Amino acid sequence: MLTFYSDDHHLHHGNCELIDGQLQPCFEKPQRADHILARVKDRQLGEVRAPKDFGRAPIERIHSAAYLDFFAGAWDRWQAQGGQGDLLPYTWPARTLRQQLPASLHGQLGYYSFDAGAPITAGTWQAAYSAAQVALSAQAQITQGAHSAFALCRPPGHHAAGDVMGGYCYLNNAAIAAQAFIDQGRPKVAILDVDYHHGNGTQDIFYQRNDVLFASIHGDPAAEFPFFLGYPDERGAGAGEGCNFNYPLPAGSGWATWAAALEQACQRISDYGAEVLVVSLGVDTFKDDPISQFKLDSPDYLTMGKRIAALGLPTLFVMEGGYAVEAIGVNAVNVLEGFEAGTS
Ligand code: SP5
Ligand code: ZN
Repeated sequence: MLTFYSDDHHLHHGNCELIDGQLQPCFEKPQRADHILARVKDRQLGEVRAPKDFGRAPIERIHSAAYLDFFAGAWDRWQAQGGQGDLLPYTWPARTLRQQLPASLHGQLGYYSFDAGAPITAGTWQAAYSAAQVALSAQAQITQGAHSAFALCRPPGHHAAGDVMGGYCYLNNAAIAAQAFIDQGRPKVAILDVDYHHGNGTQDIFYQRNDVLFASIHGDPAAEFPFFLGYPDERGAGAGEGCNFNYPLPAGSGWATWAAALEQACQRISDYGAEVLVVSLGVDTFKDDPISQFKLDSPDYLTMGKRIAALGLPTLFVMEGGYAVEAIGVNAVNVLEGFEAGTS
């Protein structure tokens, strides 16, 4: 399996996030992708390639031009007003407030975000732009006939919606790639989101559409971030009704519980008749993940990859979360190796 990767992810290194009432170093840090890349090489998974640049057009199929312009220019505006440190929002247009774009930088930042978990640093736009190109390059590999490809993306994307950042995410790499498949003539795409957190951004982007099925297995949002989306009664709307499936699981869930949900999700994907699969690959379901509550162990990721392979679909893996940095390479690459074992 080919891996697509850009060093540009190092340009994004946020300083801190609010955890349990304290500012702590960001969990979403460059070493994550470095460890995965090292494991890809150790295991000789396949060639590692730099992305091509497909420009802004395929990103604009998912994200609004106004949002992209804001994101691309935010750091320079912050510097021009003498800003020190990371750019972080602190006011959001919650229910009682007007949903309108104010003139100020921080007002606009609140408008275009849903939490304070997506800091903008000097290189964040370039890193996120390159991550989207990594996803598009791996996607193109499948369009050209590969059965699988790995987009080693960082920063991750599945919490980002059309004009909203948050949850360490800015551009929705998996959604951008899924849309590219459709635009290249594959009208039925499934997205399987195995990250510990619900992929609220991806769900929102495709909620009213029937050309993309979204299935997500995640910590129950009644108790877990992102709290306000990811419940089982969210089944899609309008033309998209019946194309959205959420499998929330309780804290402490191990492989047996998780695998039963995977079985249901795979059944939905088969019934739908998907022609291609995008996997939002988070490995924050690991037992030692510092911010998560599931109990998967490293060998479970091999089994996960094998079950995904049994769908028999061309499959694009897009990296999302995973914060147990020492184990992230083993766990992520185990999914890919399990997939390859299940394919041959
Ligand atoms: C891509 C992805 O995995 N984003 C996750 C964003 C999660 N942000 C909220 C983290 C809150 C962690 N609370 C942990 C409490 C540990 N005592
Ligand atoms: Zn996650």
